[in-house]
Amino acid sequence: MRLSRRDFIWLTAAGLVAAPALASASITPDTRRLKLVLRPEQRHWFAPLGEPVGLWGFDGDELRLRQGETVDIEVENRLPNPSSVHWHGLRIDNAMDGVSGLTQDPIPSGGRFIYRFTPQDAGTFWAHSHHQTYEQLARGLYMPLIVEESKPVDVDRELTLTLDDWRLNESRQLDTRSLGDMHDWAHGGRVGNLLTVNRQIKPQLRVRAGERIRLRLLNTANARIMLVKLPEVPAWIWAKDGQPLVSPRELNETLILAPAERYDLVLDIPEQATGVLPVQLESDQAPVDLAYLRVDGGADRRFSGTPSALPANPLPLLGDAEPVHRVQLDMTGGAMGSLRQAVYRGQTFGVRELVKEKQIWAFNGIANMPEQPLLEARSGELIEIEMINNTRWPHSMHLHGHHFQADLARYDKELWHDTLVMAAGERTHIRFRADKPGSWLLHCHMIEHQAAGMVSWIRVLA
Ligand SMILES: [Cu+2]
Repeated sequence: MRLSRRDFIWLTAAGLVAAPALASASITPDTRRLKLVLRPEQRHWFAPLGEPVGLWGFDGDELRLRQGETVDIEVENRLPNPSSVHWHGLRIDNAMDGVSGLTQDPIPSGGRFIYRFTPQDAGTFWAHSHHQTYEQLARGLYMPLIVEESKPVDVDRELTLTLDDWRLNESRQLDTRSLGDMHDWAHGGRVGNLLTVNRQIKPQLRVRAGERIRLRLLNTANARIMLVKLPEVPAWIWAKDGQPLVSPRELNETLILAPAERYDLVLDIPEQATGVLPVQLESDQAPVDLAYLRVDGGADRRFSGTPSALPANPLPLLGDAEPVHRVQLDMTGGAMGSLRQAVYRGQTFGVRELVKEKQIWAFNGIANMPEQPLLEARSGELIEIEMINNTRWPHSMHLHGHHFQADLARYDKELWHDTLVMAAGERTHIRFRADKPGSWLLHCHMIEHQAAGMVSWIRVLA
């Protein structure tokens, strides 16, 4: 998980398809209509001498929605490949979850799809492709998604830092030849050689001395776990994966931000601060600067001491009852693992055949999507999954459509997660209440691991 200095070599048309009919066809007057375009983009990372770098992305820096406000989002796909959009962390109707092949067909090149949903929870989320995800995430097909509280939160400033890790080739273009590389898939996933924040190299974000700031941190990398430090700024953890903590916790250590995880922090910029305050990644040698907060003048300090909690979201609570369902998820495979055989597409294969099929990880002895769900529950039932990481690698486990609590010791028990990083050999129980009916994925978000087998699903009945 540690970064090595060598990892950072550059640090110094088809016709339109009609939109499918929506199940609930009526558009009420208070539905907000938005349009998002998926399209190629160019980043001038090495200007003025270098060529622009070709990526894929959404037409916008950040999507802002309002808690409780229904939106119709027309997504137009102007990419050469099919795609779909998953609203990571939002608890919305299953048909809008954006998982190609499970909840919808992919949106063809030149096609459109209308997503309609009502965000229940305020917080920090993200939208990203859920089709050929290992390739489309590596190309940059994502954007931060902020759901604003119905009553504005009182801070002096709000900043979003979206951390990403790109793999470029010797011509300083995206290394597309190594997409699908089996060595990456069997090890820690696709790790890059260029780090960006908000798709920029070492950006400077303006702040004032004495301000209280809401900082939203997202890791959108395919596979890199980011160890984030703000050495010169007092900070508290305010929310994890969009869900507020009951009591904000002072952050004295390095923050472990695994792929797809998000944290909302409160920062109090010291009144005597001047110049630039670094946001750093811990590495095996000196820390690497990712971005800077540039102190531009001072503000009267309005806030001090531990911040009060953000308003809670309407999550289905766990209570004290015994779970209705208890299942195990035995995670195996990968390099240096003990996987000898696994079921793939209903057939048992030895490891040699599995490698030919590019499947090298398994949940409960099954590589990739099983025909039958890991469990079937009714809406409202309490579920406990014991996840056992029987591999030599960390994994960033993501459950769709639900937030859960985990009994891992390094986390507060009160933290809610939609994504949870597990170290090699680690075991945890996660608990959640089945919510909306439908088929919900449970997969590793070190996304090469998902492609190579680490994916299952649960079925929730009405
Ligand atoms: Cu994994």
